[in-house]
Amino acid sequence: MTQFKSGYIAIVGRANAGKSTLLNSLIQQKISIVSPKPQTTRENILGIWTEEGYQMIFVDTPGALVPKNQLGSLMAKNIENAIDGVDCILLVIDGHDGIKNADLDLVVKYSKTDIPLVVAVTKTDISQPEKLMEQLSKLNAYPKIREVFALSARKNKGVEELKEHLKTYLTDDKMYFEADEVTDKSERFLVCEIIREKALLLLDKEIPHGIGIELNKMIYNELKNSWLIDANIITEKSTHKAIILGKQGSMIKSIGTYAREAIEKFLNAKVNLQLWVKIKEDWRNSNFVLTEIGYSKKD
Ligand SMILES: Nc1nc2c(ncn2[C@@H]2O[C@H](COP(=O)(O)OP(=O)(O)OP(=O)(O)O)[C@@H](O)[C@H]2O)c(=O)[nH]1
Ligand SMILES: [Mg+2]
Repeated sequence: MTQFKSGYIAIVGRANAGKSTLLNSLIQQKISIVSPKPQTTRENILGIWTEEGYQMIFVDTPGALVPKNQLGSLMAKNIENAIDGVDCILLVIDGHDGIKNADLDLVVKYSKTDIPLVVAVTKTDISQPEKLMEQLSKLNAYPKIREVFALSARKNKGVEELKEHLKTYLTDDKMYFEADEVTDKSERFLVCEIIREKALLLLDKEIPHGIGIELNKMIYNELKNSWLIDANIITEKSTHKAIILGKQGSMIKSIGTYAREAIEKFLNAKVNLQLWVKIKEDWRNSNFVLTEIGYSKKD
């Protein structure tokens, strides 16, 4: 019988590269929220894959960034923490966008560690094959890269091959999580993330960066198998509040409808979702608010 193997793999890369989509594809379950807006992921989130003989723990991280506020600093710290003690660094590059200098800078940065570095060039479903080949050749100059995978996380193409390869880096034999656990995050956290995802998808431009979700109530009614969820969308400006509310409340209503449907699927129960918009000036620099909504906590 072969020995049980386990370990941590950090998923890093530029904002919007496709890290969270790849995490979800690797664990075959949607855990991490995804949107076309950069800086969607704000803190590390574990995606756990357990099968006979293996437990792979993937750490999804925020996109590489230059911090502009305290929330940004916390996000940057998350990325640094993520690679601490992992068995492998999986650097995700957007193949559709092309391999940029900022991606190569990350290759250089992670080449300096002694942790094995694997690169996943993703979004091949929308990349032109000839252009992609030309792009991939840029990576030849970096000897520390153990392997390069071209894949599409959205279409689940090439993801299994990557996962098989990543198993070769696992160095532990501990069962870190129960076999049925898929993440380290609580239901409450994931509910807030679902609301934020729908807001990110529906709101334009810079507004999504300034929003946070604060849960006021999450109460289960066993008789009805239903949840009452009451949450605030926090924003920094009154002009943004007006946009989030929309004409006669139409925008917040849409966010609420999409979020409720997704939360019902996730909790497998009926959901009564109440959403409010609250202004908290400069909340991304407020220790109090960052702690309150869960971004700033124990290390
Ligand atoms: N066509 C295509 N789109 C993809 C693929 N992977 C991700 N995307 C899209 O790329 C955008 C960004 O994806 P995310 O997974 O949120 O990217 P991320 O790297 O986690 O982004 P941050 O959390 O902001 O750093 C979303 O619109 C995804 O739907 C892919 O394989 N193919
Ligand atoms: Mg992400």
